[in-house]
Amino acid sequence: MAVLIFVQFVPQTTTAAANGSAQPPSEPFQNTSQAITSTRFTTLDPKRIGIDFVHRPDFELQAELLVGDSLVGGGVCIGDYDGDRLPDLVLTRPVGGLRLYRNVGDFRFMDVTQSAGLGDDKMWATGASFADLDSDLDLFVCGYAVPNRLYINQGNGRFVERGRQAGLCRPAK
Ligand SMILES: [Ca+2]
Ligand SMILES: [Ca+2]
Repeated sequence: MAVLIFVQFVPQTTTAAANGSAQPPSEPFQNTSQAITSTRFTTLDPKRIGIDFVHRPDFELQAELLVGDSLVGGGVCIGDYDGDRLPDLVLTRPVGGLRLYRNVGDFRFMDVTQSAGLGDDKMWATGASFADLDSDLDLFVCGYAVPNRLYINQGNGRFVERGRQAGLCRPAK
């Protein structure tokens, strides 16, 4: 899996209108179609960056659950769960469980899934999202044919599952 890094460019705004002065003239974005002369994305070596995640479907399981190929998906979410100002990475998949990769800087990551308490290899996770329910990033994971999970960040590198208590964990059929 390639890791893509997105950078958002935010146009500068003026407060002239808010200050009651005349509306500033609009300036369109620069036409960059002529300026793009090089590759914008680079594939990073998985061994170097420490992300060994593999998304491999289980067709026998999918057939048992009557799931078509088009529904076999995975998810990704990015957030700084440990507050070190480096964005960390969660990847999900149907087989093998999700993975949490802690960003250790210089485009290198460490698989901390087990030590973080997220090592549920039996879970078919379709997607994940970081959200702060108290004071740091917690993790919600959607399951297919298994209950959803709500992992509450303990602030010490570990998460504790509280989906059922929060009412966000519907029973699996
Ligand atoms: Ca971090
Ligand atoms: Ca929290």
